[in-house]
Amino acid sequence: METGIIGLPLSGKTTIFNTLTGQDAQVSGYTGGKKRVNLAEVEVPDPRLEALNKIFKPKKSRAAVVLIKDLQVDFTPQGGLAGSVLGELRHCEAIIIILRAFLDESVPHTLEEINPLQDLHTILDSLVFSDYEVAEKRLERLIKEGKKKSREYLVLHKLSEKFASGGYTGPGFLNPDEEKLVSGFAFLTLKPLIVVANSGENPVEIEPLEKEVESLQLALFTISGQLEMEIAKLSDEDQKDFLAELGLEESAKNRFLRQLYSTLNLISYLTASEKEVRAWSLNRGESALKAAGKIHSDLEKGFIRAEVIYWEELIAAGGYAQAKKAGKLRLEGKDYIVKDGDVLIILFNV
Ligand SMILES: Nc1nc2c(ncn2[C@@H]2O[C@H](COP(=O)(O)OP(=O)(O)OP(=O)(O)O)[C@@H](O)[C@H]2O)c(=O)[nH]1
Ligand SMILES: [Mg+2]
Repeated sequence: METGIIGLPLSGKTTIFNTLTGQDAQVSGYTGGKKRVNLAEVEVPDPRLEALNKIFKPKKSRAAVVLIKDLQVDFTPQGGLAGSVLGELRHCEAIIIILRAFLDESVPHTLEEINPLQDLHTILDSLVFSDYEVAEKRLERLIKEGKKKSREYLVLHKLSEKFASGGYTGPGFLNPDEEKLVSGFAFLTLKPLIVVANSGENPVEIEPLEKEVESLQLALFTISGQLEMEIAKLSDEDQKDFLAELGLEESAKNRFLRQLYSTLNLISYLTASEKEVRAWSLNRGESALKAAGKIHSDLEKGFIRAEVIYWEELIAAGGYAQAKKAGKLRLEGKDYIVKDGDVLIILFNV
C-alpha cells in the first residue's frame, strides 16, 4: 500500500510529507544539494481499535498502515517525469500531487507566477506523456506480431488516442475488464490521484483549481502545509489544544488519511484477541478468503470459514462468548464480502 508524493520543485512536498508522517525530514531552501527520498509508514487513525482494546486488553494493538514516499522529482527537458521517478511511481498504488498555492516571496517558483491550476496541468501532462510512451511502444510491438485485432491492442489504442489528444483520462475511462487487461503496464494516469493545494498562510485564489479538479473527478485537499507541519510535531495533548483553539476538530493528517483511504477504495477489518487487536486493509468488495490471506497465507490455503461480527456488536456484547450466546457471531464462507468494521475469526486447517 504505497503512496507516492510528487509535485513541482519547492511546492511543499517534504513539508506535507512531514505533516502526514510526523517526521522531521529536511525541507529545502534551494540548497542545490542532493535530495533524499523520504519514506514513512503511517498508522491510519481508527477509534474502533481503542474500543476493542478496552475489552480485550491485548498485549499488542496495531493500526492499519499506509506507506508514504516523498519522491525526489526530476523532469526531462520534454516535460515528462524523469525515469527514476516513473519507476518509483509505477509501483505506487496512489499518487499525491502537491501544488503550490501559497504566496511567499522568500520561496522561489519555477515559473514566477503562482498558479496551481497551471501546475496541475504540468504534472498531469507529464504523467500522460510517460503513459503515452509506454502504450505506443507496446502497440508497435503488437503490430509487429500481427496482433492488431487483439483486445489488448484495442484497449491500448483507445488509451493512446486519448493520451495523444493531450487528455488525462480520469478515473473510470476504462471499464474494470479493460483495466485488468492493461494492469501489467501500471499506467500512472489510471492510478488514484489526490490533488493537494498547499495553501499556506497567504493563499492564492484556488477556485479555478477547484472547478477543474471537480470536472476531472479527482479528490482535492487543501492544507496549510507549514502550519500543519508545526502542529504535527506537537505532542498529542498539545495538538488537541491547538486545534481546539483554531476551532478544528481533527488534524489535517487524520482528515487526509481518511481521504486517502476512501480514494484508494480501502476498508478496514479487524482481528481481536488477548494477544493482539489489529486493523487490516482490504480493497472494498474483496472476500473473506482474501482477508484471511492478508493475515497469513496458511489461513488462505486452509480456509474453512470465518466467524464474523460487526465491531459495535462485539463491543455491545462485551466479548466473543457473550456474542456467541446472543447469536451475533455469524458463520460465513470464503466468498463473503468483508465489510468495513467487521471483526473476523478465521477457522482454518493446514
Ligand atoms: N510560507 C509557506 N512556506 C511553505 C509552506 N509550505 C512549504 N513552504 C516552504 O517552501 C519551501 C519548500 O518546501 P519543501 O517542503 O521543501 O518543498 P519540496 O516540494 O519538498 O521541495 P523540493 O523537494 O526541493 O522540490 C520551504 O522553504 C518551506 O518552508 C507554507 O504552507 N507556507
Ligand atoms: Mg522535498
